[in-house]
Amino acid sequence: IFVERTLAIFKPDVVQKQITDELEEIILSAGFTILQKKRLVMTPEQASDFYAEHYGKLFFPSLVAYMSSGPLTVMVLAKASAITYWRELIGPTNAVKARQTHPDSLRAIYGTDETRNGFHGSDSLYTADREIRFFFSDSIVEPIPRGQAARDYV
Ligand code: YYY
Ligand code: MG
Repeated sequence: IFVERTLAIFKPDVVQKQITDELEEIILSAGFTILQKKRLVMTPEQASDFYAEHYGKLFFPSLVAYMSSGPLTVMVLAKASAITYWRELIGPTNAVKARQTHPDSLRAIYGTDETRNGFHGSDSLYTADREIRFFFSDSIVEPIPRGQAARDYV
């Protein structure tokens, strides 16, 4: 078992619904530890930088506008295989399709559409490292040693 960290974001449409407490309960019940958490608003420049891999795609301008449209809740989550488990919990990218194929996923329940899909999750160890540093420049992002509790590394 390898404890990982992943970056989770509640996007603006979700933060606006004022269900952050209820979502945190779901996260804790699923066995994640919340190592870090903050509320912030990204500038369009910061949102473009965060999603740089998608620069030039048709949806990029609306993605940047959405991600800088209001407050986000950004969290570092820890758990064995956190990266995979968090993406499983949030479900497919398109919230409308998620309602068909993964009706219990967070994007299906709380997301709006393909762009306003409510949640972000890192997709690999490499992107988790980059994204955690992006928001928490002072955090420890070395792998958590085997057998150590994640809370010892806050
Ligand atoms: O990792 P994930 O968030 O599930 O999807 P990505 O393919 O990395 O796209 C990032 C982000 O861009 C997605 O959460 C919504 C938006 N987006 C979009 O608006 N339209 C698409 N066709 C694909 C992605
Ligand atoms: Mg992605």
